[in-house]
Amino acid sequence: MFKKVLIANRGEIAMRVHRACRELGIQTVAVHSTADSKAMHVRLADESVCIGPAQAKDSYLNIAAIVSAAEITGADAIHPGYGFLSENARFADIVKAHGITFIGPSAEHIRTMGDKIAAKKAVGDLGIPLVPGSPGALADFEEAKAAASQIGYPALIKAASGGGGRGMKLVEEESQLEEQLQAAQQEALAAFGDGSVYIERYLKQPRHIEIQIAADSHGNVVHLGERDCSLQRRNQKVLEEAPSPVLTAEERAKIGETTRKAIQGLGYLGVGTVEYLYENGEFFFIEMNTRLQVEHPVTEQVTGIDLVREQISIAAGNPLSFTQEDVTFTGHAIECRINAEDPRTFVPSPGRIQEFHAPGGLGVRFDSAVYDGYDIPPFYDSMIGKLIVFGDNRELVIARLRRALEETVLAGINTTIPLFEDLLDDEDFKTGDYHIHWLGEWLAKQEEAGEG
Ligand code: MV4
Repeated sequence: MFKKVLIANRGEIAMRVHRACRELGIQTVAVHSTADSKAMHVRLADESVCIGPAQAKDSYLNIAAIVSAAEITGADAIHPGYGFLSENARFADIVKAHGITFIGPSAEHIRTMGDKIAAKKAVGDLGIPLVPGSPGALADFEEAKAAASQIGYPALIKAASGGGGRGMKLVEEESQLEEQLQAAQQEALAAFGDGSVYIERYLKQPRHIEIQIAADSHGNVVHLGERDCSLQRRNQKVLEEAPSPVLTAEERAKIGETTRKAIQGLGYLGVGTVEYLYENGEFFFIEMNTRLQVEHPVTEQVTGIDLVREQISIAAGNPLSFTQEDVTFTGHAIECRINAEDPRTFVPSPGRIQEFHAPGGLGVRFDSAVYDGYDIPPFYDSMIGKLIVFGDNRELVIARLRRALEETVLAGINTTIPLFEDLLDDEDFKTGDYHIHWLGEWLAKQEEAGEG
């Protein structure tokens, strides 16, 4: 096992990784920007190193500064968390070249999954169901036209180097194709330095359901079931739950096993998530994330497995501590992302937390890095905590979530807590009858009602 891990991140995920390291008897090194010198993860870690100014590009994205900090402190591994450098293949390569273990998959797997065309080909060849679409990058309009008439309209053009919803263009009919193709290629080139685009059948009202997997260096791969992440706003997830309100145990076992086998075929190492769109009982692969995800706690709560502990252990060369047969799913878990934002306009609300009280009690977990008197800096993501609530069934969890939200005190800033309080009262939410566009529509309705 590692002796010392450098945590190349901030906020709640730096705390989450620190906690796993502590329980494994591993020393931790925090790195931080000048804006984060009073951050909780810096206080908790055994050692800390300031790696640069507030702007992320000068600190949390500064590869040379982070690798230097690891060398100076003698860390034998680096945990990248999520965001920042977590899916940067060059970072994984450089860390390895310095004789330090990158706690994550190989740079090659990160690179393949970062190229959405290569990713589709890699997993499609291993039996994962794909959204029908062009087999590769579109060379020209003629090729796009041929592909689109094969798959039908509406169709969606996506950037190979995109992902997370950036750079997508909807094509409702053939007359729009040429213009949308050009726009997509130009935008992709400007945004990613790569103008390659591909085209897919557009799914109108799917759910976003993702499968968690974990793979060790001994050839063992397990799936840990699904998370339903359909409730999102502008490509930012807002609330996630496990199990999905719509999947049967048979469907879970089938897509889980298909995913598990494919990931085994890839020779993948570490934790990862295979993202699907789910419509009319069918799964369609869209992307694979090669990192630990924000919403991993809902899987931990329904399986009882510590994903970060396993992730670190796997990176150290140990076999998984359990087999697929050992994995059972118990009860229900829901996570709410608490953002320091106006709950109506979503304008960020950094500043001092004047008073803080975390919710607690049976079935309540609050993953956060905030404390009484903490100053939320304006330079980073506005997510300041995650409220994860779990219990025997979804109905109980919703009631528990409501009372946990009521208990939470975060004075001095605006948070998205009021949004969740309203959401929990909605009939569609209560029955689980939602899809990826549902929240956007619900927010528009709330807005109208509020103005009247
Ligand atoms: C799609 C789609 C409909 N049809 N692909 C957006 C994020 C990126 N990961 C893929 N995305 C989508 N791909 C096809 N063929 C709709 C979306 C999409 C979406 C997907 C998941 C969660 C939220 C979303 C919000 C808008 C669009």
